[in-house]
Amino acid sequence: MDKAQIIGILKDISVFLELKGENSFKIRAYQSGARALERLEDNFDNIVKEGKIASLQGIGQALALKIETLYHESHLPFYDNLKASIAPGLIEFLDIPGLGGKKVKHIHDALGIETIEALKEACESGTIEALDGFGAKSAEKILSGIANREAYGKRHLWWSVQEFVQEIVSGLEAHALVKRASVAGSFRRRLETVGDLDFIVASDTPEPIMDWFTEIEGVKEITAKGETKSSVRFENGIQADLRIVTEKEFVFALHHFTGSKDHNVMMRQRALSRGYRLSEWGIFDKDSGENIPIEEVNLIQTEADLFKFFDLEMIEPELREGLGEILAAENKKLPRLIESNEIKGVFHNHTTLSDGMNTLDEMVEQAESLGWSYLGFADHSKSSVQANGLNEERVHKMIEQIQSFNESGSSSVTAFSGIECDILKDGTLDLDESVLGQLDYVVASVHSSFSQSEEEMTQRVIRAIESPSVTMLGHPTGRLLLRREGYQINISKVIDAAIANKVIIEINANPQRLDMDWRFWKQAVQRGLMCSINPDAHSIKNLGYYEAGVNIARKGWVEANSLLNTRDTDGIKRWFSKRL
Ligand code: DGT
Ligand code: CA
Ligand code: CA
Ligand code: ZN
Repeated sequence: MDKAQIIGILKDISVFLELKGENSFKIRAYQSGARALERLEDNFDNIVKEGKIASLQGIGQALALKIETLYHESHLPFYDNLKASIAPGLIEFLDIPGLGGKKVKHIHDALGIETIEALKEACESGTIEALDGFGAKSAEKILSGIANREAYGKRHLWWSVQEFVQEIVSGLEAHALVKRASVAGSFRRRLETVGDLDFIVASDTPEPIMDWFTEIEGVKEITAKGETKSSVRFENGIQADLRIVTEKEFVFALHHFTGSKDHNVMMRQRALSRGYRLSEWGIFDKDSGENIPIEEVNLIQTEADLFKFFDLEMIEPELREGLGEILAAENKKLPRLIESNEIKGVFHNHTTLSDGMNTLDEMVEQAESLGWSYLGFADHSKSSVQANGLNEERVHKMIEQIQSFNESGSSSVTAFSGIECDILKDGTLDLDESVLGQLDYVVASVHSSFSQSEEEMTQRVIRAIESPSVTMLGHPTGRLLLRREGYQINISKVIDAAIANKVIIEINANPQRLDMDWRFWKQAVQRGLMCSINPDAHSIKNLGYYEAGVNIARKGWVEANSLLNTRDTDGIKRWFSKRL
């Protein structure tokens, strides 16, 4: 396990111990252990390998042993047993924002509640708000947390299922009786979250493939099994459909089940207006009662051929959302979608100076191995106390550190000095302009007072955008996918202000954020907004999130010339100094 995963386990342990009412010494040992690792500025792997974990402040011998076990063996019997000793329902409670170990224990002790259903009832009946330490507000918050769980519960982050999908596709492709195989549906369109997974296969012998599919490890329930379609549910809650068609039908089925529904409706209309009927099975003559496939249809092998048949340019799956892609394809005005390998570096990354897991050197090394030319550092500012944000003095030190790093010539990667500066309640910035002005760039973000009215929040963010030193706006709505709605904000006014002030808006590429949403980008870039894909990395591993950002940029019709990250180092310097 890597450092970030181990920190996660230590935090879980402290919460589970709280939930079990263990003594606070024990609980604090895990909390301070997690914090010690978070603040660690030296290379974690080396420390473990040299057996020096126990020498870190805040980590005793016993905890050091557990950390070593996690590091080497990726699991810890103590943790597994602890988790198994807690009712699963209570662990689910912990997912509800505002419910920590102590509160869950309190609810459980006082009311004996162990299921979400019972918790919901207790909130509605007023039992929760009558509890010591709870009130009407907390009951309301729990209820909205439960409602969100229900609304989102059936969906999954695209990012979290990608490996799983890849394994299934590879398994299908490797199957001797499979001629062609692909994932379809929202996953293929790279939507930020997916409901169920859809797989399409071409084969003349479906039965053994259906057997293979329904026997994949982790299948919990087979909800349907037939000649052409099977559906399963996996232990991790994901549902998947497999459809098997003939080779001739494959491209039509793939196109149909890739969707979106809106895109399909428009394609069918286009077909009808030209005298054809398009379906998941093929293209048919609209008027002949027998729906006999027409000759040219046999020449359609790929989706590009299918679009061409209707005089359209190839429309990549990401664009098939019924948002003007067909008209654009007709007029040869589709965007040229960016590719991952066009990214030359990213901004908005955290290091051990604030709440990141890795040092500047480690981050740069990773950037180098990704083939990037530069990397920007934007640790938190002082108001983010819990994240160990930087005050003026520490900002100066950081600038010096980055300067000497660049002067040392030790790396092919140029480091840029930035900060993720808190936007305070009134829209002023957490650090003085005189300090901010010395940095290469400033990412301004809201991290507090989320419950302001839409007007207040919009004014607050616009005021920050208008500050001379602000280069980009961080996660503009603060949403957490499947978990929390963004704060109230008028995003189109924010976009207007950003364009007027030549401030970049980020695509926060953390798979849980993907904020600003792709649905806003098409219009915004057409009106001149600049974009930056920002992984908001808190570890070297998280730098990989940029790929999720590329997905969103593609869905948002963002082309290379509107994307900061495609510029070379001089181009970045030009933007930072002149906004050109
Ligand atoms: P999801 O699963 O909710 O994330 O979204 P999708 O897009 O994967 O939707 P899903 O799995 O229900 O269906 C896969 C595709 O099949 C969908 O994108 C378009 C096509 N499709 C499904 N139902 C209909 C329909 O009623 N009309 C049309 N035109 N297409 C449909
Ligand atoms: Ca689906
Ligand atoms: Ca489906
Ligand atoms: Zn942030």
